[in-house]
This record gives sequence, C-alpha cells and structure tokens, in this order.
Amino acid sequence: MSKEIAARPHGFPLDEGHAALVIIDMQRDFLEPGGFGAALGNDVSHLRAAIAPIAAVLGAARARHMLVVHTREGHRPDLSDLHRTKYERGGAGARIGDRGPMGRILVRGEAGHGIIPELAPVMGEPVIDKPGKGAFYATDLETILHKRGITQLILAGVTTEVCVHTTMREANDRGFECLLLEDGTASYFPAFHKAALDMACAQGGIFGWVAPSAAVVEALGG
Ligand code: TIU
Repeated sequence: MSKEIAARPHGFPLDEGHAALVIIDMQRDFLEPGGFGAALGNDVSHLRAAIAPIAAVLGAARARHMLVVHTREGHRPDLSDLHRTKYERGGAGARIGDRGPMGRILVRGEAGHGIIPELAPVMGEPVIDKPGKGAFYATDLETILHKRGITQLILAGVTTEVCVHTTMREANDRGFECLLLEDGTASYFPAFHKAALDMACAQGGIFGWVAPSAAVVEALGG
C-alpha cells in the first residue's frame, strides 16, 4: 500500500516496503573545514544546513526498518581508479590524493573520507565506496537495491547539482523512482541548489519529485 508524500510536481506515492534512503557523500572532506570542498575554495557552511534534515529522515527510516544506504566518494590509495580528467579538476595542493589537514584528500581510509559523525552508518547499512560522482558507476549499488526489491529512492546528501544529481540521473535510467529532499541536499552554491531541485521536478517530474524532509518524516509516521 502506498502513502502519498506532499511533493513537487505532485504527490509522491511512497511504497515504504520498496523504498530506500540513499545518503550521498556526507563526508568530512566535503563538510568540514580543511577538506576537499574547502580546498576548492568553497564555503562549507552551506552544506552543513542539510545535516539536521537528513538526521530527521534517517531516524524515521531506521524506525521503520527501511533500507538505508550511505555513499562515499573516494579513491584507492594508489589512485589507480582515478581518471586523469578528474585528477586535474583541483588546483595545485588541492588535488585528490594530496595531503590536507584530514589526511589525503578523497582517499579511502583517510579521516576526511569518513562520513560525518552526526550521520554515521550503523550495522547493516550498506556503505558504497564510489570513484565517480554517480553512485551507480563502478559500484555494486544496483545489485544491492535489486536484491532488496527496492524501486524507489529517497535521495539526500551533497552536493545537489554534482553527486546527488548524477546519481538521480543514473537511477532514472535504471527505472527507479526518485525523490530529492529539498532541505536534506545542499550545494556550495545556493543558486545551483535551487536550480538543481527545480530542474529535477520540472516538465511534469522529468527526473522525479522534490519534497521537504518534514513531509517525508510525516509520511513515515513521525
Ligand atoms: N559529492 C560530490 O558532490 N562531489 C563533489 O565534488 N561535489 C562538488 O560540488 N565539488
């Protein structure tokens, strides 16, 4: 039985038994001073606004025993899974693999690669390590979702227009229904955040739905 979540462009028919919460890249490297995001010249405080809304939905999802998946963007220590094109995106001293205050930037196993303590995964919640912006590229996420019978994704995390959007687009092409949390996603650029949300649900919901965290929490029974 589905329950409707108040959303744009129209109500989202939540099928709780087949829905998963996917929390994208809430890592110290993006959210804390001294990480990759800050090294690229960004103001990380914009991203921190998403923490409390995500925590609220996470609490409700766990209470309902929904599948919760966490992703982390990062690379092998020898950077053998890092395309040259991606490596060249950062400036000198702020490239993936460079040393920063939280260890080597976006390298698996380093402190900065970890998920922020406020949203730490618990036992049984899959953590997907992804080398790309999208969570489906070069990962086992699709297999895990199919095995659990998941058809709907509630997407949260950072940044709205980069890893969240890429993942939403990948998910769409794989047949998943996607709902973006409008206050549980964030960008270093508020204008990009707004545009990314608007374009997802324009044209009758070309990529999916957009809803505030409170509407999702309410649908999950508070
Ligand atoms: N997770 C994610 O969005 N990775 C990025 O590099 N985002 C930026 O906005 N730079």
